[in-house]
Amino acid sequence: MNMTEDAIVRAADILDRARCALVLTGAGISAESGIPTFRQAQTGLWEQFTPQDLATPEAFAQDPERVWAWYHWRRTLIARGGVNAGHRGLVELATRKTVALVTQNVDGLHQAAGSQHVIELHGNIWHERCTRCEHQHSAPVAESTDDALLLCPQCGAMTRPGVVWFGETLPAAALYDAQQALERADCVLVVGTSNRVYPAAAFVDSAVQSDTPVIEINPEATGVSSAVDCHVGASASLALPALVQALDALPGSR
Ligand code: BJW
Ligand code: ZN
Repeated sequence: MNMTEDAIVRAADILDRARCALVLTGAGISAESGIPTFRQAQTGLWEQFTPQDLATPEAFAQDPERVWAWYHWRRTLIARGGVNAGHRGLVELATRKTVALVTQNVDGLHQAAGSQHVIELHGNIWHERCTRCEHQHSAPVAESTDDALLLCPQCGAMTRPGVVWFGETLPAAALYDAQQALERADCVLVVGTSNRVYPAAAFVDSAVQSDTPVIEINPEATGVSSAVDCHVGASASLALPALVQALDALPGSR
């Protein structure tokens, strides 16, 4: 058995003992759909772009065209990329364990794969909301053909992407649901996140501190890797289907 296989068997054992798992995902789970992550050397979005210029309310106020153009481009990558074996692995996992799926991703790919009740901490790139009235709507999931500013169908003011930028508070309901799920969880599975953005990263910190077993799936080590119970150093598309298989192979499983 190589190191990864060994870690997957240990992860399956931890999950098997849990009644209820919280799964926290980040950009890494969508990386194999061809969607760039944020902080990876060379390929990460923040290597190419400056977050302050694109992912803050100030950036949008200053240059909404530039911000919308970036989001149109990312929508196109997501529509082209589609779901991968990692997203599908989590759908399978939910048929075997009680799972609360909390994501930092805005791409909607968990739902596209078939996951139910996804808690989106940072909003959704296909949602738009008016900067003047309360109107919100969803754009069809398709490659963007438009690079233009989008206007509110109700009042004609500019809309903005329905995502959470730096310095903005997270949607209260999503944050509440995630906190409740964390309280119920007796295991945390964290997949494809650098654990650098708060408050999402605090879920993992707090699980570690309270001795809730934590499994991390990430080909790279992160700031929490040395503190988790099991680090699976592999891609999500490899590790998640393998984890489901390993669960099924445990004695006493169906
Ligand atoms: C693979 C893989 C494969 C690769 N398989 N894995 C406490 C301490 C310090 C700072 C703060 C704090 N509390 C709040 C802050 C400020 C700030 C923050 O956290 N800053 C830090 C960066 C220092 N947080 C906020 O501003 C948040 N708001 C807030 O706290 O409100 C309260 C408040 C209000 C006013 C004043 C003060 C407080 C909001 C954060 C919003 C984050 N928004 C973004 C953009 C969303 C929209 C969009 O997509 O455009 O969210 S930033 C970006 O980072 C995005 C992501 O969801 C988020 C997390 O990134 P993620 O998913 O971890 O990606 P990466 O790239 O970092 O990591 C990818 C990982 O995948 C890597 O580890 C790879 O190895 C791995 N990987 N391939 C598995 N195949
Ligand atoms: Zn409006």
